[in-house]
Amino acid sequence: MVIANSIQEDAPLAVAASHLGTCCPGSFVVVASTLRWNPAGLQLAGKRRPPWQCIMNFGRLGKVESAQKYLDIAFNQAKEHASEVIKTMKGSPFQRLQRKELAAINTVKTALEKHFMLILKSFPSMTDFDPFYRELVKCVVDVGQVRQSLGGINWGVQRITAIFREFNDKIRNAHDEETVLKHKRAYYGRVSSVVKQLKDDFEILDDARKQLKVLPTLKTSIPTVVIAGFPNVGKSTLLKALTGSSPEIASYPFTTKQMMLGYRTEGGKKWQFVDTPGLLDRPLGKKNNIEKQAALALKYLAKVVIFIIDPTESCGYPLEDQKHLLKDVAKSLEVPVIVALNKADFATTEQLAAAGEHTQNAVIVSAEKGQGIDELVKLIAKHVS
Ligand SMILES: Nc1nc2c(ncn2[C@@H]2O[C@H](COP(=O)(O)OP(=O)(O)OP(=O)(O)O)[C@@H](O)[C@H]2O)c(=O)[nH]1
Ligand SMILES: [Mg+2]
Repeated sequence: MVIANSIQEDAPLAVAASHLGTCCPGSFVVVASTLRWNPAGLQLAGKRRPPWQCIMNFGRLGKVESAQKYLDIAFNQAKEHASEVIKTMKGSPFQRLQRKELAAINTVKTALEKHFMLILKSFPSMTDFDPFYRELVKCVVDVGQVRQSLGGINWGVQRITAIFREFNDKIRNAHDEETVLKHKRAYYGRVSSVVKQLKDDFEILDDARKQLKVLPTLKTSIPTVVIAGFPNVGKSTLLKALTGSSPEIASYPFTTKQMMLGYRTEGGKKWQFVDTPGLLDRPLGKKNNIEKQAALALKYLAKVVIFIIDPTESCGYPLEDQKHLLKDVAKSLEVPVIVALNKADFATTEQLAAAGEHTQNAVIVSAEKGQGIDELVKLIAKHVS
């Protein structure tokens, strides 16, 4: 009875498997709404944080260890705990052995539960994401597979609890040392088998964690202006002119270059500016699937796009190509596009006229000299307010 396909798009990433009895991880019945975690870090003094702050927690996702490592941790803790416990124990040798083994199996269960619940709680819920991050997450991880693996871990927790209960009773009811030791060995074997069945799930989740960690920490709750255009047209220079001298640098997993972020407060409201080189400087048709998705993800974030044209062509790209890309971006992003004809400080009147021809919503600027920036800001304000 599988399931991943039946999970709804907006179901929580951290979805739990329903109670599964003794079936193996490959045959979960995952019910999307069965259990929804309150992801770690989402509560702040009893108040729910805005979704973008939850996004920041990607960086805090802890490493998911291997199955063997979890077993080693749990078994070593059990050994240490049992040898501590036995020191203070009274009673017959049989009673002492029995209590020691009960303490050991309890420690194994508690340690594994603790680690597995941490994984389940730390993975964020897709429902807390706004559409931008939902799209972006889909670019880097196979959400269905991650959900299935989280379901696997949840199954593991349930099995470990059930096995503990079974063997706790058996060891309690044993009447001789041999039986106690036989049950203890069987318990360790059963627990090992459950944890080893989750081997692939741990790997999938740790891979996902690595991918999620590099997602940029964009604020999705404030109006965002995306700066686009061919390389060298002046995107970063304009970002600096609009937001001050030191933009934040963030990595964006779809481009070899880094994304630059800047903030400006206008009329008491904060705007976010994003310059993502490499992502919007090629026609959509020439992008690979991931790049396409990533570019489309920007569509959710962008309230308005500033598309820079370099009329001087000193960027190295003919005006005609730049205009083509402008058309492409305008078509694919479906948000208002302001065209900034840049490098006005040395562009000729003819060059500016040619660049402005058939171009609506254009403003002449020099990012380097700070010319036309006020006018550009007014235009942006029209679209974001
Ligand atoms: N004269 C003049 N030069 C400019 C202007 N704007 C940008 N430049 C120059 O153009 C070159 C490219 O500017 P960048 O801001 O790095 O361009 P970019 O679009 O961010 O380039 P990539 O990051 O490679 O995509 C730099 O040497 C800038 O100094 C301008 O208004 N006037
Ligand atoms: Mg740049």
